[in-house]
Amino acid sequence: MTTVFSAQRQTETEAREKAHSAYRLLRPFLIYVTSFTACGQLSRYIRPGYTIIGTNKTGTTLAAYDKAGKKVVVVATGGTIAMKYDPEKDGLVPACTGEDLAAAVPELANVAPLEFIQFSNIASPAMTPQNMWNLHIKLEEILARDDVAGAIVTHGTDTLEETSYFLDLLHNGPKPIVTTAAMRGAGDTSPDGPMNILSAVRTAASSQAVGLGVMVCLNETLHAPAEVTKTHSAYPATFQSPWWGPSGYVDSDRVVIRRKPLNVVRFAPKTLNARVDLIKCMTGSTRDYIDFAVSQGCQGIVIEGFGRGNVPPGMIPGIEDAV
Ligand code: DAS
Repeated sequence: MTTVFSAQRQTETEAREKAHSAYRLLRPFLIYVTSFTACGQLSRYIRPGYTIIGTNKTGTTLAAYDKAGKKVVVVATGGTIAMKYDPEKDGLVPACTGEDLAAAVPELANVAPLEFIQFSNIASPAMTPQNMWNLHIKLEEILARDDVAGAIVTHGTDTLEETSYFLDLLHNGPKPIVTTAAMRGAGDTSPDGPMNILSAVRTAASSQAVGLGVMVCLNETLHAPAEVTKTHSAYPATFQSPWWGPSGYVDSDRVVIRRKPLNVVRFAPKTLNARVDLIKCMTGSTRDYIDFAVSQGCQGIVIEGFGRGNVPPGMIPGIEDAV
C-alpha cells in the first residue's frame, strides 16, 4: 500500500514539475491565451493573478497552483475532523488544531503556502447564527488581503450545509471559500479528514473555483451549498446533492468543475439581528408553536410544510394571526 501511495505521489510531483517547466517555456504564448479567453466563455474563471497552464483531453482547464505564491488560509472551527477518541469520556472530543490536521498531509506543501486561524474548536451542533456571522466577517477580512488566493473552513458535518449556505449567501467576492469536514475522527482507522483537507486546499488554490462562491468539498466531490445535504449519519460519502449531483470533483491534483449553480441570490447585510424560527409541520400540528414563536418576539418564521407547501389545517389560524 505504502509503495502504491509513494509511487502515486512521485507521479504527481513529476507531472507537476513537467507542467511548471512547460509553463515557463510557454509563458509568452499563455499571456496571449489568457487575454484571448478573457473575451470568451472562460473569462469568468480568469482574474488578475491567476494563470491558466493548459487544458486536458476533455478541454477542462488545468489550474496553476502557484498563483504567484498566494496563500490558502485554513480556518478551523472544530467538528469530528478535529476530534479524537477519549477513553474516559467514551466518545470523540476536540483534540486537534487546523495546523495539526494539515501536518498529517505533507502533500499540502506542494499546493500552496498555508496560514492557519483557529476560529473555534466546537462540535457543529453548537454553531449559532452569530458564530456564522462572525465567521463570515473573519473570512471576508482574510480574502480582502492581496497575499491570499482563497480560504478553507474545517467544520463539523452536522451543520456543514447550514454554515456553507449562510456563507455563500453573503460572499460577494471572487475568491473561493471551500468548506470541508469528516465523518471519521482524526485518530480513527482510515480517517477521511486528510484527503478532504487536501482536496479543499486544492480547490481553494485553483483558478477553477474563482467566482463560484462557496463550495462544499468532501470525498473528492464539490457541491453547491444550496443543493447539498447530509444524507447519512455515519457513511463517509454522506454529502450528496439530490437531483442535481455534484458540481465538480477533485481528481488527484486536477480540479474539475462540470457545472455552475444558477440563480444564486447574494446579500450584503450590515448586521444580523432578526430572530427567525423554523417550525416543522407534523401530522396533527396546531397553532401552538407559531403562537410561542410570536410570543418570543420572532420577526420571521419559516414553516417547513408538506409537499408543495401544504400545512395541517390546525396551523392556519396561527399563521394568519402571525402575519
Ligand atoms: N461531531 C459532529 C459535528 O461536529 C459530527 C461531525 O463533525 O461529523 O458536526
